[in-house]
Amino acid sequence: MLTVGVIGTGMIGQDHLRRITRVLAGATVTAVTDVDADLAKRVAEGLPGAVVHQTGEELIADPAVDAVVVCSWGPTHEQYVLAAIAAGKQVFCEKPLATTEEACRRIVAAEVAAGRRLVQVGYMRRYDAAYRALKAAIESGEIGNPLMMHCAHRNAGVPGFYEKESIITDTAVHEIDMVRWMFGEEISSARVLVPRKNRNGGDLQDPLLLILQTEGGALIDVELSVNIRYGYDIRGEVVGEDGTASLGSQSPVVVRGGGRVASPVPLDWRERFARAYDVELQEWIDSVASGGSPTGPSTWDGYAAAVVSDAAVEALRSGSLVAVSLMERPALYEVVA
Ligand code: NAD
Ligand code: ISE
Repeated sequence: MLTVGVIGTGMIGQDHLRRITRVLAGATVTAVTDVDADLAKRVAEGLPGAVVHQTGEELIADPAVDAVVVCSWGPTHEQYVLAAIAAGKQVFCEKPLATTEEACRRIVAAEVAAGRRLVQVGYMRRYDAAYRALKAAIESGEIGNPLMMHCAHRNAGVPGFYEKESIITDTAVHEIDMVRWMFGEEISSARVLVPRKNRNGGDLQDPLLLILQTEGGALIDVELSVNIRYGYDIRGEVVGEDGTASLGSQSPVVVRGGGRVASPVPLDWRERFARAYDVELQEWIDSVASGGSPTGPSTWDGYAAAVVSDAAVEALRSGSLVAVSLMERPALYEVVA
């Protein structure tokens, strides 16, 4: 049984604790921590046998913790991932790996020095059945060479820690990772177009249109709307030479009545990607439980997403196209997973 310590017991921390303790097999939670100590204590009450640590570093050093799950805010990820690597412990880090390119480079350097993969990043769309089917449809060759992709990433509202740039660094970063995986290519440039503002968004520049180009010339547009009220809606359509392939409807039911055809829309990411998170964490547990290495999104993927994310933030500020430049990929991360 893999013993797991969870840092950050907020929304996704609690959701992952629920799945590790009630849904998945092969792991048990032995420790939690949060800067909000009362919250950590309340959450631990539902976890028999789990202790509450004062700090993330203390949790990582606990001999009763084999592996660490980081679910705190993005700017705090680097310190915990570096501490886990230094302790030689496997760490599953929620996205983003870190919030700057420099921080991700420090994590790459530490993991390369350790000589083995110790980090997996929580880009769960790679585990979603609809995204996997879309990738398989492209790889079957049925629509010919993929040329473009239209995406929409819509949130009903945003969390308290959301800042002006979070629409890129916290939200669009999922499409940035997904596109690298879907097309099997790195992204070479980013630009951002800015329409008039949504009145629900306060000071945020919401919505945005992010345009990415891959090294091979594919163009991807992403509509980002993060205060659209009606629900959580994730869309994607790949345009190929001979046809298109899209994510299917996620709704299990369609109701016809009262002169309307209606389907429910998920409230948020917990509902839309519930099964993807289950598969993601189960595969991580299975891969690291007996001393193995993780097989999911790597430190390189976290680094590449951060560099593109930085470029998109600059594109938002400047209004210009910003080129992406990645360092040479260390041998530890041979292929784009
Ligand atoms: P949240 O605010 O609900 O929870 C974060 C928790 O971390 C809070 O309880 C906070 O007190 C705690 N925290 C902050 N700094 C800390 C520190 N230094 N040490 C310990 N605890 C600390 O936020 P959330 O929505 O759960 O997001 C947390 C992370 O998960 C973010 O990086 C976010 O991008 C990511 N996330 C990923 C997905 C996904 O789809 N994969 C979905 C939601 C959130
Ligand atoms: C959140 O942190 C997530 O990762 C969700 O998947 C995303 O849709 C949302 O915009 C983010 O705030």
